[in-house]
Parts: sequence; C-alpha cells; structure tokens
Amino acid sequence: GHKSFVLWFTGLSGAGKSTLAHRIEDLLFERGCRTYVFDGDNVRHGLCSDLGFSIEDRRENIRRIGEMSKLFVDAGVIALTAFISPFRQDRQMVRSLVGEEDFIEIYCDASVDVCEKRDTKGLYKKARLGEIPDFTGISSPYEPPENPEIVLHSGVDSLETCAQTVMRYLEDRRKI
Ligand code: GGZ
Repeated sequence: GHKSFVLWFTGLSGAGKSTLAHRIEDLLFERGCRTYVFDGDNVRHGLCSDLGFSIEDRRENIRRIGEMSKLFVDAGVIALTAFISPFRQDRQMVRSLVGEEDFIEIYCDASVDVCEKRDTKGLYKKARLGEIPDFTGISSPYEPPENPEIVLHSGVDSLETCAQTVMRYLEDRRKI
C-alpha cells in the first residue's frame, strides 16, 4: 500500500482549490491510491452545517476538518482538503495535529483581482454590494502561508500545470 498524508489546499474563494483537489485525486486514483476530497460541498452542508463565516466559526470549521483528515490518514487514506482556511494559526494547529511529516500545505496563490474577475459564482459581486458580510479577501482577512510545501500560481498557470507540480512533489519525496 501507499503512504497516507493530507494535501491541505488553502487560498481565496475561486482560487481553484476544489477543482485542483479533484484533478489530483483522479491522478492519484490512476496510480492505485485511496483518496478522499473534503470541500465545502460535502462538509459545510453536513458535518459543519451549524457553522457560518465568523472568525470563530471558520476556526471551528478548520478544527473539525483537521480532526477528520487525521482520522482518514490513520485509516490509510490520502485526504485532500479544499477550504479557504484563512488563518495561519489554524493551519499550524492542523499541521501539529496531523504531524509535520504527513501534512502538505498547498497555497493556491491567486490574487483577489483574478478571483474577482473570474467570479464564477457571482459571490465577489455580492460581497462588494455588501450582500455577503465577512467575505474573504473583501471584508474578512486571508493570511497567506509563510512556508507552504507547495505554491501553485493557480491564477495564471493551467489546471494541468498545477496538478503536475503537485504530482512531481509527491514523486520526488517518494510519497507515492
Ligand atoms: C468566504 C464564503 C463566504 C464568506 C460563503 N467568505 O467559492 P466557494 O463559495 O464555493 O467557496 C467559498 C466557501 C468558503 O468556505 P470554507 O469552508 O472554505 O471557508 S473557511 O475555510 O474560511 O471556513 C464560498 C462560500 O463558502 N462562502 N460565504 N463570507 N467564502
């Protein structure tokens, strides 16, 4: 069997975290890896449906996802998590929980400018109009990682280029 670990994607709404996580999941599956992608669709509607977007709720959201991804690693599954996870302290907490060795932080570095121009779900427009309060990058902070294992320029590079960067990282370190 393969090793298990967490691929922790962080970045703004619209930076491509979820799309990337699913593409990398496909590539890992082709190599016989067991994986699971956590994102807003399967977590914020279920396990964390009681949480909103205040600072406290976001922190609790990340804490639960961190605990959950640790359980998946214990079970031998590669966990891919796609959440904004805006606070350094919380990501650090998950890193300590999962263990340095098994925590791979992937910064999806796309600027507010690029994400706002794409605005695939129209959320930035609503945030600018004040219809969504505490919107990350507009009216709520995002703290970029200082020492992420991987930086993806997901605002400029293609999905395939970004996915290959992650796969090469894992191969080079004999993770897969
Ligand atoms: C940021 C929000 C907000 C606010 C709803 N701020 O592009 P999306 O829609 O699909 O991804 C965003 C998602 C962010 O949830 P996370 O669980 O990743 O956030 S955190 O890690 O900070 O807990 C966006 C939508 O939810 N969304 N309101 N105010 N994003």
